[in-house]
Amino acid sequence: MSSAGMPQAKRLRIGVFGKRNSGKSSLVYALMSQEKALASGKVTDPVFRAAEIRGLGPVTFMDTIGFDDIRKPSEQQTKETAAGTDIAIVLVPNASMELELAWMNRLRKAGAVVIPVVSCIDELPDEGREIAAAVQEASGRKTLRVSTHANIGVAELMAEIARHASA
Ligand SMILES: Nc1nc2c(ncn2[C@@H]2O[C@H](COP(=O)(O)OP(=O)(O)OP(=O)(O)O)[C@@H](O)[C@H]2O)c(=O)[nH]1
Ligand SMILES: [Mg+2]
Repeated sequence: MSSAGMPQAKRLRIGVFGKRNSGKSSLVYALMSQEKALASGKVTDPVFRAAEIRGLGPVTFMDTIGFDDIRKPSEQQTKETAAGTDIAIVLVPNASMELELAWMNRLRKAGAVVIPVVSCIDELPDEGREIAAAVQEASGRKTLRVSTHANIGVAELMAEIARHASA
C-alpha cells in the first residue's frame, strides 16, 4: 500500500486480443520472457499477469479469451477487458481479418492504443508481409509481425509497446 497522499503510478494495462488459437497466450508468455511451454492450456477468464518493462515500471499483461470463442461468457468478458485496456495488441494469424479489424475499431473507441500484429508468421508465406501490408492499409495502424515459435519480432513488439507507453 502506498502511504496516504502519495500518488500511485498508474499501472499500464496491455491486452492481447485475437481469435481462438491465434497465439495470444504464447505471446503473453514470450513478452514476459517465460517458457512457451507454460502457455499451453485454455484460459477461461481473462488472465492478469504482472510484469516490469525496463524503464517503464510495472505493467499488467492481459491474456483474453478468443473473440470468436463459442463459450457464452467470453464476449462479455472480452468486452470488460477491452474497457480497461491502455494498449491493445490485436493478433491476425491469417488473411481473414474482418473480425480483427472490427475489434480494432471497438478497442480504439474504448480508448486503447491499438497495435495490430500478424502472428504465427513462421506458418505464413512471405512471413506474413503481404497480410501485414493489408492490415496496415485497412487499419491505418503500423502493423508488426511476430512468431513466438521462431522468436521473430517479439523484441520489436516490446519496443513498440514501450514507445507507446512512454508517449
Ligand atoms: N507455428 C506457430 N504456432 C504457434 C505460434 N504461437 C502459438 N502457436 C501455437 O498455436 C496454438 C495456440 O497457441 P496459444 O498461444 O494457446 O493461442 P491462444 O490464442 O492463446 O489460444 P486460445 O487461448 O485457445 O484462444 C498452440 O499450439 C501454439 O503452440 C507461432 O508463433 N507459430
Ligand atoms: Mg490462450
